[in-house]
Amino acid sequence: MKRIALKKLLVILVAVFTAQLGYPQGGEKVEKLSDDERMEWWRDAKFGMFIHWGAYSIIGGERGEQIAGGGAEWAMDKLDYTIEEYEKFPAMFNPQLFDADKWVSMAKDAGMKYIVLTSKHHDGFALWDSKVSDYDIMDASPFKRDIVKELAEACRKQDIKFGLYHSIVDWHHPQAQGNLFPNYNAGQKDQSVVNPEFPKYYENYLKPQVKELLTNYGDVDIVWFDGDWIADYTTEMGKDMYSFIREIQPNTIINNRVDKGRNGMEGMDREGNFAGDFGTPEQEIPATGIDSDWEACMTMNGSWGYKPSDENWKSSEDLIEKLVDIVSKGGNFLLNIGPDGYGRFPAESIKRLKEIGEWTDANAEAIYGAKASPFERPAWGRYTEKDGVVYAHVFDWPEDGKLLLDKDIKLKKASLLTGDQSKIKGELTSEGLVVNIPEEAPNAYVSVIKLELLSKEDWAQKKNTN
Ligand code: FHN
Repeated sequence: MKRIALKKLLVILVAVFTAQLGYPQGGEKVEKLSDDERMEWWRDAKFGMFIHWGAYSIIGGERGEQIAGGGAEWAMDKLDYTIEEYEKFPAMFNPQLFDADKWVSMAKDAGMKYIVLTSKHHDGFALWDSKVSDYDIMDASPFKRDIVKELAEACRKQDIKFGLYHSIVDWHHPQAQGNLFPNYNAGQKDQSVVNPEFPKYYENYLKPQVKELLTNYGDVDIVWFDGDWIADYTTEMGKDMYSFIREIQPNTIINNRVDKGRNGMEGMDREGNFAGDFGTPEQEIPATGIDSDWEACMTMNGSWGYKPSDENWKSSEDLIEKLVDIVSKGGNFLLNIGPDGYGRFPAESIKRLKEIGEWTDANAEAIYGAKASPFERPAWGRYTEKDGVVYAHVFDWPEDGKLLLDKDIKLKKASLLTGDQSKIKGELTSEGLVVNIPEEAPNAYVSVIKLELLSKEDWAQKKNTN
């Protein structure tokens, strides 16, 4: 008996020791990558799926005749639920149709290389088995399955990177914003709204929950913080949280909302010295590329959380053009799905994921691993560039079959990326280099022309022979 107790004690001590030293569960030491090494897969990935899912997904943004403005994930605040009233929703949250493998397959088939799931949104309800709080999927809901665990495992099975969104603000916790009913979000506009207890919430609740997520679910490839806007949360906390995560999982990529560098919907304070690995423009795309890592996040309709009354769906063509625009400017695209309370993706989302997937599959070469275009944005579309090859993404296919290229393009060979890939003829005109393209665009949405460029030597030789 004594031997077993001693063995158990030894196992516990080793777990505590390795956890303190920043080893993920299992104790294997993780080599800390350089910044560029850590960001490499993310920079190549280009396209990810955001998933906003929780108790608000059964509310759907409605309370009787009242429909919440904006995102349905804000139901607790926008529909004026007291904490007691809102706690009824986790108690009804029982998404029996949730199938993590299916969700990951739909993301993968759409050409998405990573998934970011809301582990806890502003309402404070945790989608994992938290030992820090009973306000979680195991104790406060009849579902009693660890959603974070199931999705993490499904991502690993299908070689999709796994990320977690985590809200700094918490409308349920009394030491955060839980005492601000009916305007839980008062602290966003009015920085004088503070909770002197917040540092206790930060140390004894927020950090321990982040630690659980980074210790109990294997590699967490991305931590996507949100709700950084309150005065209670300081830049000192932000920098402390960034280091805290680095100690637990050295190579996790962390967005800039871990600190105070978000700068509103633009998502990037380009002046200050803030922690975070990438900027987070929201529902917008920067006008031009910038010299740091960034990811634009967007909804497919107008709501992050499931909202059946919001039928303002972006078309697949628009979403593909947004992906291309973002990649042409050196960014990533995090496109949102708001599953319903049963655990289903909305039909309109599934339709778009399939159409986007057909396009990304056919044009993968021009997107994944591609860099921002070195050329001015053309009137007819966008350029991306990879390994010395330029890809012309034509949004508006010219009716006369003549596509004017940037004057600085030294063309060796032009060909369609899909369909008939034989060489396309080019000619020098008074306006510049024109390629004669087929009358019919190969793709209904965005058609890509592959432009192989002359090397410096080729160009010099061509000039000498002309
Ligand atoms: O308030 C949240 C909102 O609900 C949603 O999660 C977005 C996604 O980036 N972030 C905040 C608004 O900026």
